[in-house]
Amino acid sequence: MGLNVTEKILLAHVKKKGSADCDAGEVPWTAGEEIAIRIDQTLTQDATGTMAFLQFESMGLDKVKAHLAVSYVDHNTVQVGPENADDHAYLQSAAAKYGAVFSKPGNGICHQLHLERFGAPGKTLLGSDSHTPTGGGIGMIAIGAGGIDVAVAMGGGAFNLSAPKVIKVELTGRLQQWAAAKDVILKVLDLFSTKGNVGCIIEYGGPGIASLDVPERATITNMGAECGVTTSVFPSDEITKQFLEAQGRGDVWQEIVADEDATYDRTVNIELDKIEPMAATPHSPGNISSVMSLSGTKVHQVLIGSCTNSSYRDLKTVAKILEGRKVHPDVELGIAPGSRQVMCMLAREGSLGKLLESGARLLENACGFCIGNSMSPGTNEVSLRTSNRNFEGRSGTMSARIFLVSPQTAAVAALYGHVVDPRTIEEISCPVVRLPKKFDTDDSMFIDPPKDRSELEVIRGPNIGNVPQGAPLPEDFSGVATIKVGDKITTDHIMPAGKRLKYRSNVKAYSEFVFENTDPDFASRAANHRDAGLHNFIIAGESYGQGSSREHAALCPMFLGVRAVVAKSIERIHLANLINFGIVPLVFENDADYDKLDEGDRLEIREIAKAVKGDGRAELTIDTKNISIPLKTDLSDRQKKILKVGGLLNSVVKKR
Ligand code: MIC
Ligand code: SF4
Repeated sequence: MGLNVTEKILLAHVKKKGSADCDAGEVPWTAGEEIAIRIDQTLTQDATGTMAFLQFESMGLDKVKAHLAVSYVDHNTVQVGPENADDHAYLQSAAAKYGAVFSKPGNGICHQLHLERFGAPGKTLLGSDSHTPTGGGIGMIAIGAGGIDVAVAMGGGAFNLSAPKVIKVELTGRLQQWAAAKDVILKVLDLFSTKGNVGCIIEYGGPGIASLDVPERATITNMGAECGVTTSVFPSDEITKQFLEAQGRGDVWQEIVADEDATYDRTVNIELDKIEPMAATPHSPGNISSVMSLSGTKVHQVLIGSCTNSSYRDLKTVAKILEGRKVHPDVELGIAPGSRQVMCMLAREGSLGKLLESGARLLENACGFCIGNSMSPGTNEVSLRTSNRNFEGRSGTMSARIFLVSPQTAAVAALYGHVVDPRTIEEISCPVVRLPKKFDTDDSMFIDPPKDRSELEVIRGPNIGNVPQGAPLPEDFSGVATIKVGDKITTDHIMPAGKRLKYRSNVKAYSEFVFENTDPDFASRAANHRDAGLHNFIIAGESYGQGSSREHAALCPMFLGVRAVVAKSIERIHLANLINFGIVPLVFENDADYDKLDEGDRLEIREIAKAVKGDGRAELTIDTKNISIPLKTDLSDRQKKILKVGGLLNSVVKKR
């Protein structure tokens, strides 16, 4: 039996196999069991990277052992006050000391840069950012994880994951005029939704992929993160080769395609010809509508950029639409190129001038608006964005309504002042953009670590805190349902970013903002319980912890004394982060029991340590109501050990 692309790459990297008996050409695992893989490359970004490097140091690691580690600064690049600059100085000096490449602020967004300058087909990439799967656009298995997992991989350790179910998305035909790669991934989100896909990898194939270039493929794999899959991947073919050659990196290309008789757990067909302009409507990337059905919606702000849609291809397309035209007087248009390469190429060829002449504001080539640390819309305003997340409040304005669209749809709306299906416009012809034969390359904002690093000092400003350590698992849990939340609670709800981002290196200060926009008193309530010796429980509905890889959404609750999350279901990266910080992830045996719990209930789980060590079955007693409900947790032996000692840091330090 043949292998698919996912299996080929995983098989070449597997360190701890699963339990399946297999013949040559088959995989030694069954979907769902834990396997461990070797990681070739890592990426960190500043918002998660400071903690990742602090953890790297706390684990006693002293040099990067992965083939390549790149430390990017792209999230917090503008500063008021010294905190961000302190973080940058720490990151630059730590990269130099331990052997990572440092990408200076102003160089661009990690995922765009990594695709341009470092990614290679067939390699594994682990990144402390949930959009690391962007690398799947050139045939990598590129996975997002919490910072501490990336720290371990930087130090040469394996990454543990649940052996995936592989879903094939078979693409046929080709995109029609005005339909874009963004519309393809919005269609995928429409089919798969943002929940229920944990443990799956989406592999694209079929004749339709031949019409998609690498930036288009990368848009699709990037936003696959919103489906909650482990990653998404395209084969590495002639198109991948052309892209890498144009980046002056043809030597890293290798062909990786699925065998003809490869099998998949499921196949879904998408006809590219039938894709129409789409939008994700407030407040979830999974709320999909056609642009046509939103026609006429007044738009106040249009922002084009983010790691999903900020490539040279995307912005040249926008420049062609805006050329010789003016942005509508009631619309603010901002454009954030994905990298310095994109920015410089647009400038040299004159496209940047066309964008500026139209009335666009040029934003820094960084995450910026996407993470909500600038360009917040006005009260009740509508903002059309090309980014990947429109969770409530993420933009910095709770009442704003954010729609996610393609660059084409965004540019047209900026001209008209309202949503328009671009296919209905006669006065603008659909732009055709081809990738250049050669991209302009200049790697001078990547700083390589020096050979002799023995005398180097790591710079620690006052914003660089300590890594808090977890406490070992007690025999019993006894505490309070400190908060009860509903379905699809994202890490943006748990640990807001935006204006609070500058506290990422200071867990004590950042912890004060846990659930800030959902329940502003949560942090003080939890801290009071902790100080009174009670354990805090978080009660949640389905798909708890959707969205980012930010481990602060586990680390800060841990600091506040949260010991258990009891939910209907928990998303992959967040579940791993909870375990890494000693918080027990529990799910209801019967979802209906969720309704029996109320905030403020006194709770107990007798012999939780025994349950974690054993079959994962536990009984939650609601003292206030005198009832008990069954819970379960499905853990590998490795995870059981981590929970027992109170987190991954303790577990690694103990082993050394
Ligand atoms: C995001 O898009 O939510 C972020 C900000 O890039 C996060 C990482 C973080 O919170 O630092 C992510 O996607 O993992
Ligand atoms: Fe940055 Fe936004 Fe991409 Fe996250 S999703 S890495 S904040 S551009």
